[in-house]
Amino acid sequence: MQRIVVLTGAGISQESGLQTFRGADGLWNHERIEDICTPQGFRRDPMRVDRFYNGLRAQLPGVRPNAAHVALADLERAGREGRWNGQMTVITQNIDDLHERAGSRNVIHMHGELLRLRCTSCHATPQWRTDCYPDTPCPACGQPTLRPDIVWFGEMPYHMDSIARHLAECDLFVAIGTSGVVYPAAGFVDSVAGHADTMLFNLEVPPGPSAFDQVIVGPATRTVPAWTRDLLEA
Ligand code: BJW
Repeated sequence: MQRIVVLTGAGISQESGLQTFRGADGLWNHERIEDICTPQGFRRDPMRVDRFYNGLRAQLPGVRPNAAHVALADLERAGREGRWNGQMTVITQNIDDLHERAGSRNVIHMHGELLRLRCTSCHATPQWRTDCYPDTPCPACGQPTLRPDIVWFGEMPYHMDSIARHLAECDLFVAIGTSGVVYPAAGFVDSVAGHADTMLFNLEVPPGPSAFDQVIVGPATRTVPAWTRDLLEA
C-alpha cells in the first residue's frame, strides 16, 4: 500500500481567489510580517491584528475549493473505498477550510485555522465565523482574552508529533504551492530523504538547487488533477 503525505501551501488556494503570502500580489506586500504575524505584534496592537484576520475570515464564504483540492479529496476517498491501494494525509500550512470543504478528512492544520479562536485564559478553541475584537468575551470563560487560533512566527506549529509519525511512515512526500521558506514545514522534504520519493508542484521553479526528486511546474488546478488521475489509473 502506498502512503502519501501531501504538504500544501497558499499556492493551492490561490486559484480559489485567496492571496498567497509572498510574491507580486502577496498579503505581506501590504502588511509588515512583524506587525501581524508575531505574538509581539498582537500584544502591541491587538485591534490591528484582529481586523486583519477578520478580513481574511470574511473572504471564506465567497470562495470555493478548486480542482486541486477536489483531486486530493477524491484520491483520499478512493483509498477509503478500496479503489486505490493507498492512504493519503494532507498536512496544510493554510488556515482556510478549503480541503475540508472539498471532502478531505485526513487534514492536519499545522498553522491553525481561521475559523477558530483561542482563549489565552482558559485555552478553549471555539469555532468562529464572525468578527472578533479585543473586547469580545470568550464563550467558555467570559474573559476578553481571545486571539486568532493561528501559529505566528516564533510559536510552535500544531500537531508536530503526529506530523513526524506521518513523515516517518510515508513512501511519497508531495508539496503543493509552497515557497519553502517557512520552517519547520520547509524541512519536511529533507526529513524524508532516504525512505520516500519527493515531488513539488508549484507555479514556478524555486531558486537554487531543489531538494525534490521531481518538480512539476504549472497551476495546481492543472497539475494536481493530472497526477491523481495517473495514480488512480495505474
Ligand atoms: C502556486 C500557485 C498555483 C502560487 N499553483 N503553485 C532562521 C532560519 C530558519 C528558521 C527560522 C529562522 N528564524 C526564525 C525561524 C523559524 C520561523 C521561520 O521559518 N522563519 C523563516 C521566515 C526564516 N518559523 C517559525 O517561527 C515557526 N515556528 C517554529 O519554527 O517553531 C520552533 C520549532 C522548532 C522545531 C520544530 C518545530 C518548531 C512558525 C511559523 C508560522 C508561520 N505562520 C504563517 C502565518 C499564518 C497565517 C496568517 O498569518 O495569515 O503561515 S507565515 C505564512 O507563511 C503562513 C504560511 O502557512 C507560511 C508558508 O507560506 P506558503 O504557504 O509557502 O506561501 P507563499 O506565499 O510563501 O508561497 C506560495 C507558493 O505557491 C509560491 O511558491 C508560488 O509560486 C506558489 N503558487 N500560485 C501552484 N496556482
